Amino acid sequence: MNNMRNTMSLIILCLACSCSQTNNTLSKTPIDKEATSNIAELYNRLFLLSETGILLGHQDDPAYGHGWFGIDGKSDVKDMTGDYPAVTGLELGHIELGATHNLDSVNFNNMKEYVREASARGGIVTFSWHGDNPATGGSSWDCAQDTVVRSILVGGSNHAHYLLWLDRLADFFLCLKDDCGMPIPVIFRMYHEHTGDWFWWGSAQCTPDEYKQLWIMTQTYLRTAKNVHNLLYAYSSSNAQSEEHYLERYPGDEYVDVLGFDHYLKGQTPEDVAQYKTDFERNLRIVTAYAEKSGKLPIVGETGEESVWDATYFTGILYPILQQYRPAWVLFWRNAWEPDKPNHYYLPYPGHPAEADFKAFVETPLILMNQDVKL
Ligand code: BMA
Repeated sequence: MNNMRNTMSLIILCLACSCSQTNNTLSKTPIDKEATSNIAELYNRLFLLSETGILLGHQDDPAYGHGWFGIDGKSDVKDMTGDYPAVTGLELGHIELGATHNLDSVNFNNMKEYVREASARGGIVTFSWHGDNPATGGSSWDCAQDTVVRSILVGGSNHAHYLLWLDRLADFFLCLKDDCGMPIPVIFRMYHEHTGDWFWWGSAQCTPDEYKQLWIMTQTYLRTAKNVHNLLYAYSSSNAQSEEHYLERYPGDEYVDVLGFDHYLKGQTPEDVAQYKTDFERNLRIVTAYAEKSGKLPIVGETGEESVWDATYFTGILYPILQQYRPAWVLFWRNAWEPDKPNHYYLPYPGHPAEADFKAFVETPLILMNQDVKL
């Protein structure tokens, strides 16, 4: 009897939150043929939204910001603009170790709550993963070796150990459920900035073929061994020089849903700004052109300028390029909470000299916030 009552309550609850709508008019198909129906809905929704504007994204927005950590409902973006970003970026580094907190001290259980809250508001969640070096136990940035990727591929000495790490990653994704127990669809931007040489999966650390094998092995394991089907997969290079360069390590259209790149404005001279504009524009051109050809969703995986020193960055530097190429979203990196990183922030905060420029950027019809993507 109790069981029956529980079942009835569950059915009513699920109808109330309309968790299981299906839409037969979906034209974009995620690469995972067994993807949950809401993954296909999310993918198609992102394409539709991209016709109306560019979603604003911010890394770790609900977890902390400049000068604060772990305050429910708080957000540097909301404190400036009155609304949450449409895209929430979160970071999985150290999930592979079975840790309770990620490498930036965010508790993984709280993170699941951030995912639930953002997606219940209609927001989109994307994950990065600065996983540790599985061969040395060092960080992602421990890239002195060029055998790490080879050692975790099938037949390698660290393969079994790495599968344990993937098990923990999979368990996290499998735990992402809404109030009705339905899997929450999210984007996984894995092994990012691989055309650079600062992570153990980077271009100086493995061959193009090894990188592709790493990608395919990870994805196949998550999908087929672990039954993770609530992910869209994002491929995000660092500064690419050409389409050929961008695709040199590309695992193939059948393994990628979302195409992006990460590129920052580094340095403060006029030459640095000019170089950033040139590089950012070229990368966005490469990504949007290949996305068009392959039917994928183009994004800017990460960008910004540390400490937002140029108070016209958003409207003066970024906006004209974004307007021309129209990626689905642009994600700004984190506003660090750590007292020893006072200048490590990529969006302003209330009272910062670039606040007005950021607000003007957000107020343009091109930029979409959480209110604009409400379900
Ligand atoms: C980097 C920096 C680090 C951080 C890492 C993962 O870009 O922000 O401080 O630990 O990302 O979020």
